[in-house]
Amino acid sequence: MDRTVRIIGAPMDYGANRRGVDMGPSAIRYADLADGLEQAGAVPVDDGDLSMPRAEERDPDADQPSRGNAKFLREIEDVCRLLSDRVASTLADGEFPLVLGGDHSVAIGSLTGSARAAELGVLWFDAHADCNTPETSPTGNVHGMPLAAVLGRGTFGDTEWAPATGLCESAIVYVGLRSIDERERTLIRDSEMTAFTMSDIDRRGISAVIEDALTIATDGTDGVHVSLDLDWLDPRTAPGVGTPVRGGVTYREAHAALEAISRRDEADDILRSMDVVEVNPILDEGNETATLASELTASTFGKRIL
Ligand code: Z70
Ligand code: MN
Ligand code: MN
Ligand code: MN
Repeated sequence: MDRTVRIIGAPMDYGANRRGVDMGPSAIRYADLADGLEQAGAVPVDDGDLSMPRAEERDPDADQPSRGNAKFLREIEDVCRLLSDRVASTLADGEFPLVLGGDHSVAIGSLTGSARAAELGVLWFDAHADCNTPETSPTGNVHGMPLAAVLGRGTFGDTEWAPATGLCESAIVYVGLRSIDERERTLIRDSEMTAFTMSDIDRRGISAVIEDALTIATDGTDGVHVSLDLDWLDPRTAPGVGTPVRGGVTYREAHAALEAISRRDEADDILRSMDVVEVNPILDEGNETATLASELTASTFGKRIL
């Protein structure tokens, strides 16, 4: 029953438009992540951080594969290859990979690693849809592209990622979207993914939405990968993120959603892997956002109030 959770730090910020998220793993650990996991009944083992080349020494456009305007794609692919192997070997050892970002481009590594051994559903908690391709991206920031990368959309179709995942689109579910680029909207509408927006949460409540999301992501799959971008929460609750968007979920809604995942996991053993991303300690106030990240992770693994 005791689940070994292997904490894998991925202090990557090549995919974001500003520095700071590379300090996310340290800040989340400092916010008593290991204690919270123990209180949830898990056994945390810290794997340390993957090593990264320093961004200041890199030219975002130099020597890049020809994939539109995606910045630092070479570096991101190198890191994600390592991360993917680390996640896959963690699962092969019977342990649970918990990836601490870093920006959301780390999900390319965690998703491909986790999908190697299983049919994977995905729960994507985010203000943003993160499914731009190098061709549609308005910014060139790869943290706005990880889902397009693993689905092989646009010129990502030529990369190693998409064929490696075999991810089933219909088992990918967004929860809490509120900032979608025009061409992402088209991609989502034309895809088999399910998107629950903030409006859905307004109308139906977080509990009904998360139950539907869980049902869709577990239908025909071996389990789910949870990808938690802290900008999913309202910026008043989670100020330490690179791209805050007004109107996110509250502290209680966030806990309710992740506790619902842990209850479903207790019943059906659905949790396979997770990433917690986009904590930016430079922009944070008193490590508040990292603390929230730590607490929400403990809730996902089954920590309860009583
Ligand atoms: C925008 C883009 C994004 C996170 C910002 C923003 C994407 N759609 N993702 N912050 N986590 O640049 O593609
Ligand atoms: Mn994101
Ligand atoms: Mn986001
Ligand atoms: Mn399990």
